[in-house]
Amino acid sequence: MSETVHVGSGKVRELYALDDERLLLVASDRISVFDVVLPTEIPDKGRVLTGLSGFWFARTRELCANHLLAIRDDGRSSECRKLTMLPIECVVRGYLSGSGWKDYRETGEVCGHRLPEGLRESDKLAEPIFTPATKAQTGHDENITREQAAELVGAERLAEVERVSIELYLSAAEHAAGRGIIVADTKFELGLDEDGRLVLADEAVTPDSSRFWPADEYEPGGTQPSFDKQFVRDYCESLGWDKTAPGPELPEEVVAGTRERYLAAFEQITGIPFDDYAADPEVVLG
Ligand code: Q0Z
Repeated sequence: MSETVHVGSGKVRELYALDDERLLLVASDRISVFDVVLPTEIPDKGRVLTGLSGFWFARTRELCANHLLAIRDDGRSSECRKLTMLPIECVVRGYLSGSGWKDYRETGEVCGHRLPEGLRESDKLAEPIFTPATKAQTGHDENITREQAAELVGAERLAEVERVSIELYLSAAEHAAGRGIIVADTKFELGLDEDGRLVLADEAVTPDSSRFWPADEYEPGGTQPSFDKQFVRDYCESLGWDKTAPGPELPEEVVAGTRERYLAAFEQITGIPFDDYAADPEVVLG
């Protein structure tokens, strides 16, 4: 007999304890835009994100161990090893966007990385940079320097975290680029196992933890369309909604178009038909 105890909620995900050593991470079909969860769901979004994470976990296991034990038959639930999570968000940026662009414009630096002058919004960086952030309980994560991150996890651990994060990003971004998707940046969550070994956790290189841009529309010098959420953003902007909760209901054509974009991201990146994933989720584990 086993009790499944709810232990946490994210905006679009739930976390349960299976026993002392295992967690169940469940990705819902909820979608957030401008930081507000909308009342309308995108069918299969949770399965797409769970499948993509599983695909990357399987592909990167030589670079870093990961928490994944199994993907359940529903395709949206992952059984995971329970870890001691590091108290930092491990962000890697290959392109200048979001808070990275904002910080660069204001200071010429991002998290202590001094960048060349004259970069434009969405420019590709010569090398990806590791830009850690604090884990805000509510509100927005705050970018910190590597010195501040070292105070939180230790200098030696931080060096390992930075090296592994950049390797993981480069591996995924290179794979995705060959399939028409730019991974502009991504956020990893890393933890430690019983033996103090670094383990990749949470979701990995999904459109919810990363910026995915369609490569064929890439045009530096401004913001880029989001691979997955652009229809939703455009629709919300067209309403003149003030971006405070509650968000608007989505019309069926926006739902259908957005669902297709999620399925396209899954199929382009994995090369696996989504129906094959639905029939047997562990197909992504190769
Ligand atoms: C992940 C989160 C979610 C709310 C804790 N393998 C792990 N070991 C220990 N802790 C975690 C993991 Cl994945 C862990 N989160 C993020 C996910 C709902 C919070 F679905 N929090």
